[in-house]
Amino acid sequence: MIGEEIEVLYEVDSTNEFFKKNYKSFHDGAIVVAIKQTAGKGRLGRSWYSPEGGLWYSVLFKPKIHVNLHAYTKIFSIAIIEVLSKLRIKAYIKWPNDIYYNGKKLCGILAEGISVNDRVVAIVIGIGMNVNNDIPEDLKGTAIALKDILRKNIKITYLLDEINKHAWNLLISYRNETENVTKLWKKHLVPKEGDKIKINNEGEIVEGSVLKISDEMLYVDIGGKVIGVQSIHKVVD
Ligand code: BT5
Repeated sequence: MIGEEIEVLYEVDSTNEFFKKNYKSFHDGAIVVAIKQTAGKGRLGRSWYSPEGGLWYSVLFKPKIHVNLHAYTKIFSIAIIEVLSKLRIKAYIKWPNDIYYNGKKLCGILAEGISVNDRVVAIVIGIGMNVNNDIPEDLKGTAIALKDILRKNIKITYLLDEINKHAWNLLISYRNETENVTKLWKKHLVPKEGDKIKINNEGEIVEGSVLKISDEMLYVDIGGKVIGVQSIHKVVD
């Protein structure tokens, strides 16, 4: 189960960092939830704004066999989409694993592996969702909170339980079937294979169509030349 073992902290630098330091003291499926983070992290060293009112938590997995980090991230993305759809919110996964609503980011996921002697001994999946928190001025154009969509506050513990339940069901159903997880993930994904997109190719905005999507790369055909785009941030909306 996910969340049978739970640590609640009023304030922490980052829930992912907490598990990276303390993973030995927790079991598979444990979660740590913070009311606020003082140094919330995004990918590639970016920072994640996490004041009181949002859902900021990490899940620890201690798989006995080798598993693909991306499979866990996808499972949580799908679980979040499913929970939002129960609230009648039509969100989508913006490649690779951001949850968007109407062109704005509602939720981000940060997956990290903990290795000892080159062997992955634990996986930490960090989830950050804007729920009842205000969005700061500098992010208002790109980010949104659940309370702004629903026009009311929503219980954080409800969301936490639901996401964990959905993720657990997906983990059980798709154990050893990462291809099927990818298929489901692609159903909710934007852009999709075949879509036309604009990318920033070394300073020049060019249009192309998505040929293939992998976990780490978007392959875009630009007038017959195929370019691998590594981050959605090179994609122009
Ligand atoms: C992510 O990174 O989207 C992953 C975010 C993961 C956060 C969770 S919270 C619990 C756990 N503990 C942590 O320390 N982290 C995880 P990335 O795709 O790199 O997006 C970061 C970018 O999103 C920033 O550079 C900002 O532009 C923007 N951003 C920052 N805070 C935001 C927020 N609260 N809502 C929407 N966008 C935000």
